[in-house]
Amino acid sequence: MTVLQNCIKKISKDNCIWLMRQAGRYLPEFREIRSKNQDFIKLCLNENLSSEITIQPLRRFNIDAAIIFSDILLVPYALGQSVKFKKDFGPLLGEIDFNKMSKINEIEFIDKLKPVYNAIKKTKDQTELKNKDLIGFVGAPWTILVYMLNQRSPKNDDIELNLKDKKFIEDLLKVIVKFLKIHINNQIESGATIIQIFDSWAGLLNKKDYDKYIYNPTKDLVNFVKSKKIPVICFPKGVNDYKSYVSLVKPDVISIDYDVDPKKISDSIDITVQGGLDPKFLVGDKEELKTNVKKYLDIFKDKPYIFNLGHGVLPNTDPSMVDYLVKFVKNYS
Ligand code: 1CP
Repeated sequence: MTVLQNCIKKISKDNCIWLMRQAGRYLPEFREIRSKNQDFIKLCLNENLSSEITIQPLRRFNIDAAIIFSDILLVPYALGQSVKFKKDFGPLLGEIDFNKMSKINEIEFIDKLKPVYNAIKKTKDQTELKNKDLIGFVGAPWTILVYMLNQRSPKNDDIELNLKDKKFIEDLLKVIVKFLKIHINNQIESGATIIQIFDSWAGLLNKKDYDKYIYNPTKDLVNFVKSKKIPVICFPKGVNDYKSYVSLVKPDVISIDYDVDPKKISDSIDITVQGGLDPKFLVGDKEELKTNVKKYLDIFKDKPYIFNLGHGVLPNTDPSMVDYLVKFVKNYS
């Protein structure tokens, strides 16, 4: 059993830790590769480089898992929608040709994402991963839908408009769920030992629409991962009621964002909790970081808990702060 899986089941007393966006722009060794690879999608589909980037943070820090270097937007890409990453702006997606998209078959889809699966196969046996998990991931159906319709990262008020064409959205959501399962399945078959589902834009939706866009489609994916007998972590960032989410979607682990009160979560939720710490504390001073890290470790002391952030590591983070954090968490009791 790996360190993280022991932690999920609370078999050992040791603290465990990994970080969302642990591979990425705050690491000089990543920036070096990135500067020579301007096309981000191509970089994700370079199996040697994406495997190398996945391992980079494990060479520096005693973290308990690797997360495959890839992106949630590779799914729209493999469904035939164009996806580009514009510098200092973020992702830009093209128009959806639904007629064409609905004809895409499993083989074509898998063929486009083969390098991701090959990168997982390459990475899983590296010595740096001994006794550690390799996390595969997908965007949640809702978050993928948001990007596909909005064609860029949304602002808070521009989504409602796009949800009016109900029949089209329902059909699109079905296609998304079908191919997310295929993507999950191939990551597991290639060697991913845990799956995380990122619902980064859950906070955009009105509660009345949760069943249709968040609970039901995510539960479908969660049940699918469970049928493969590996743990599934859900991160519904900004969802207004984590308790209902957990009781309806039933993941193995719930990853919380920095806006929720960890004490309330600890009192009301009885599955393994992950995360919470605001990533801004990694950009501040060490004393303040320590105070806030302790808060989470103390609150979850007697519960199964995976230390992580409430969202990804910020690009302006100094790697020495991450080193300090990892050592502090590992040595704290
Ligand atoms: O150099 C660069 O400009 C690229 C920055 C970058 C990186 C390092 C992007 C662009 N994606 C990634 C990798 C990535 N994305 C990983 C693997 C690395 C790791 O975690 O260590 C993962 C798990 C993701 C997931 C992802 N992509 C999410 C969900 C998590 C979250 O941050 O909310 C989302 C919303 C995306 C879309 C995306 N990819 C990249 C950008 C700039 C965006 C838009 C959202 C954003 O600004 O964060």
